[in-house]
Amino acid sequence: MKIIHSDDNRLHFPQGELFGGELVTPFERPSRVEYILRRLKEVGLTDISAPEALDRAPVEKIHDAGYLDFLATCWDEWVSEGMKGEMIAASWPARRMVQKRPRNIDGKLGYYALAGETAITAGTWAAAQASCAVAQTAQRIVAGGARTAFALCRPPGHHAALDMYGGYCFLNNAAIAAQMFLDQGAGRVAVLDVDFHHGNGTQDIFYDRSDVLFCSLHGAPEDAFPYFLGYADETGAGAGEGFNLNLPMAPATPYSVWAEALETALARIRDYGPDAVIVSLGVDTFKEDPISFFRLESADFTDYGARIAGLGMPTLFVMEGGYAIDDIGVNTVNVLQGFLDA
Ligand code: Q9C
Ligand code: ZN
Repeated sequence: MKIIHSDDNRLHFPQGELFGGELVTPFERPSRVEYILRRLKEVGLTDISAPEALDRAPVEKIHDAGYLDFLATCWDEWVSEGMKGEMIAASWPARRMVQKRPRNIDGKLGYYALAGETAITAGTWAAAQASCAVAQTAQRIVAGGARTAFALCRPPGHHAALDMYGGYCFLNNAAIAAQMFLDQGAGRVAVLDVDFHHGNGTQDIFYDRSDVLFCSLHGAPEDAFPYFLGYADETGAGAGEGFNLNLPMAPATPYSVWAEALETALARIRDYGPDAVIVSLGVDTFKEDPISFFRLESADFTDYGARIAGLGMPTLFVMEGGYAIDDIGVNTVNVLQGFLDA
């Protein structure tokens, strides 16, 4: 199995995440990738290479031009305005306020942010582009006929919407990969999002489209980030009606219940009959995850990797979340091994 990874992920390493009223070391940190790489090597998955150059065209199809320009220029603007710390949004266009982009950099930050935990630093844009290039390179491997490939993306992508960053995400790597399959001739693509959190960005991007089926298993929005999207009654709009499947679950959900939801999603994907499947692979469903509340054990990741393989479809794995650092390597690689050994 080919694995794509870029050292440039380390260029994004904020010192602070707003959590519980404190600035803590971000849960989403560079060492996550190191632990996954170590485990891959331990089990002999050593076909690891660097990404090809980023192709901007599919990025521009998924994200708003003003948003991309903001990501590319905001740090320099922040510094030139004399700001001392990392960029953290603190003002939003909330209910009954005007949705116009302000001129002021602090205003623009709130305009493009969907949450305040995610800081932008000097290297964030470079790292986000490298992460996207990782997904694109792995996509080409699957499109070229491989059964699977693993995009070891960091920063993650599934919370990034048309014109919003947050939840540690800037560019929606899975959505961009989906667009590439379509641009290369696929008729239909399914995105299966098994990260603990709802993939609000991916849902947002494809909500009115029938050429991408989005299925997400996640902590119920009443109880879990991103809080304001991910309910079961969000089924798509217009031409996209029926092509969005949300399977929200309660705190303390065990694997037995989660696996049933997975079977529901897999049945929907089988029925849809896509040319390729993209798995938004977050392992924050693990029982020890510090910011999540499902109860999966390490062996469960192997089991569900095999179930995904049961689709018998070309499958691109794109790394998303997972913050139980000590176990992130085993859990992530278990999914891949479960898939490969099925
Ligand atoms: N107290 C991903 O897994 N903060 N993003 C939640 C909970 C944001 C997670 C705060 C979590 C984002 C890719
Ligand atoms: Zn997550």
